[in-house]
Parts: sequence; C-alpha cells; structure tokens
Amino acid sequence: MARITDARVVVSSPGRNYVTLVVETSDGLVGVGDATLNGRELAVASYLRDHLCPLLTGRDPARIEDTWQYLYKGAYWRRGPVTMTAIAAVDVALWDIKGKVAGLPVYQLLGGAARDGVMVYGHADGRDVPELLDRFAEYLDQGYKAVRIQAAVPGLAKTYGVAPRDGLMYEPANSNLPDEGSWESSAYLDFAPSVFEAVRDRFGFGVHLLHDVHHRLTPIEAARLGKDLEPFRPFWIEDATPAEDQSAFRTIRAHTTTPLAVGEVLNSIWDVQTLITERLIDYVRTSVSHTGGISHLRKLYSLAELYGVRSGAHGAGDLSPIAHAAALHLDLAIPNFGIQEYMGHRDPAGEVFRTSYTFDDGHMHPADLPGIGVEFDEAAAGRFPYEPRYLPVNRRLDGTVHDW
Ligand code: GCO
Ligand code: MG
Repeated sequence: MARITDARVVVSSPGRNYVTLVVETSDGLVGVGDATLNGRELAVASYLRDHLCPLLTGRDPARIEDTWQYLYKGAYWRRGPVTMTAIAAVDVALWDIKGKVAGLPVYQLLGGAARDGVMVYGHADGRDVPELLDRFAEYLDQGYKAVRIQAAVPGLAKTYGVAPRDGLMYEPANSNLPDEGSWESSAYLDFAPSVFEAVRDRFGFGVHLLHDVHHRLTPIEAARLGKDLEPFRPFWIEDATPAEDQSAFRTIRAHTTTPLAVGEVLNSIWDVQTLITERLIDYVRTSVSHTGGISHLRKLYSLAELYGVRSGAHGAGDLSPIAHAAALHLDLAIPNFGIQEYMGHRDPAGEVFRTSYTFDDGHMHPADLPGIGVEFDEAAAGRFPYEPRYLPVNRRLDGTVHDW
C-alpha cells in the first residue's frame, strides 16, 4: 500500500496570491490542491502547514473519504472558510493522485461525462454603458454563450465589478490598507435595469446575461431589482442580499421570477441547506476550493439535484487554475450542472500552473490527462513571492461601512 510521504504548502504570487498544497506518495506520485482564500491566504497556509500536513504523512492516499472525515470531524470545530478551504486542498490533491493511479481523468472516476462540455460565463464590465457594450461584443466574438454584465453606477466613485482603469483588476487589492469602494442602493437600483436594457437592445435575447449584486441589497430591494429585470430575462442575479442570511431569500422569492444564485462565500452543505430544501434559489455558487473539495461539493450538488437546484460554481481569478480544473471535472460529471464562472488567469500564472483544460465555443473541457490535469511548477512559483493584499471594503456615501 502506498503512503503519503510529504505534504507541503507553497504560497506564491504569479499575478496574484495563490496557496498550493503539494502531496507526494511513496510510489512517486504527486497531487496538488488549491488552498487560496483571497485576502486571508496565510490563515489557510498555516492551518495546512501547522495542523493538517503533520497528520497526512503516513496515511494511505487512496482513502479520500476517510481522510476527509478524519480532518473534518477530528478538528471538532466545524465549517468556516479557513477549515473548509484547507480540507478542500487535501481532498483535491488526493483525487489528483487517485486519477494518476488509475490513469484516468478525475471526471471518469466521478461517473464519466454527463455532457460534452461545460458552459462558462465571462465578465464584461464598463466604466459606462458604451464601454460595457464594447467589451460584451468581444466576449461574443470569442464564442461565449453567457456573460456577466457590470457597469459603473453614475454618481458613485467606484463600483464593484468594474476595473477603475485599463489593465487593472476590478478588485484592486491594496497591500497596506484595503481600498474603499462607494455605494448607495437607491442609485444602483435606479440604474441597473437600464444596463440590461442596453445590452438586450444591442445584442438581443440569444445570449445569457448574468449580474452580481455582491451582497448589497435588503430583501425587499432585491425583490424590486428582480421584478425590474424580469423583462430582460437574466440568467441569474447573484448574491442579491448578504449570503449568510438564508431566510432573506424567502422574501425575494415571493416577489420575482428572476433566477437567484448565491453561495460563493459559503463553505458547506449545511450553509445552503435551507436555500436548497425550501427551493429558495436556482443556482448554488459554492466552489470546490472553499467548500471542502470535490468530495463535499459532490454531496452538496446531490442534495441540490433533489430540489431542482443547479450548479453555478464560483470561478473568479482568485481561485487558482488547479481549482478551475477541479471544478471542470465535477461540472462535467454531475447531472444538475448549470453554468461555470470563468474569469481566467493572467500571466505569469501560466508559468506556475500548466493547465490542459480547453475552451471552445463558450464551453470548457478538463481534458483527458490522468488526475486533475494541472502541473504545478514549484521552482517557477519560487520566483513569485507572496505579497500581502486586502480585498476592498465598501462605504455608503454617508461613511457607513456596507457589504463589499
Ligand atoms: C464573482 C465574485 C468574485 C469575488 C472574489 C473575492 O466572481 O462572482 O463575486 O470576483 O469578489 O472572488 O475574492
Ligand atoms: Mg460573486
């Protein structure tokens, strides 16, 4: 029987910070997992390094479920982003190893492909509506069938989801103190429908439109937004209210047929149990990296399947290419797949993470290499040392801290 001989954590910053777990076995195989929790990276790195890695050495890498239960129940302390991201990294690394032992891509171990490819959505943003329309057209040219649309709200200095200038990411992380966004729900609510209207007027109804509210509205405000957007038939509105308040979705649901998505900040099946079993949402956004790995997310998706809720996994660029590959394997295999977010990764991430997944006509495929299909170049990672970064905080115009 093979044994785990080493488990180590690599924190690097090829373009942005990533935490990577590397697991080695006595038969010479290497598995990798993503443990990146944007803005709180070192907490997970420590959880792994100081608490989980010492428990992994000597274990049988084939026993994925046993290891998951051992780490989860053995901690005594339950759930939470740090714990669930750390366990996820171990879980994905062990699935990677199992695939390499079997000589099969992970999606084959999960039951095989349930579809030919995984529909992904990209991000179009604009400092005004004309700029958004231009960027939207670029996504259509690339073959995307679904695009998220975000435009700067007039009167607000900075809007979530919109890069402040060319070449910057829309969440300009600061190394000293967090950047500060600005917000006023009334201005946003008056403006948002006109963005959808402009996109539908120009591009018609043959493409899916998504939109992220990023936790900013009250339930009744979210209900109003949902109603106002109905004529433009959004694929979903995401995180309309702060995600941790599951019962808020009862109010939204009672007023609108606009599909609802939530869950990227949630970390376990128990965090979304009410949302799913009361059919309060249409898409669940939990990700492989932040929700305990393939083993746990697969159970969550099975629960969702019973209630007609589909997957719509978080796939922002702060999840590493390992996370994206793992997501594609699961997306391909589950019956209730909905859509997968794909923001992509900027160079030099490609020097550190050699991926094999493919994009064609708006759909992705994890490719057929054994395991997860991402090679992690540790030496290259060493050239990009960790840089402390914070996500922005958000304030209303009167200075009150608001959800970012
Ligand atoms: C999304 C997101 C993200 C988050 C980011 C935080 O893609 O839907 O909301 O971009 O803001 O992942 O780290
Ligand atoms: Mg989001």
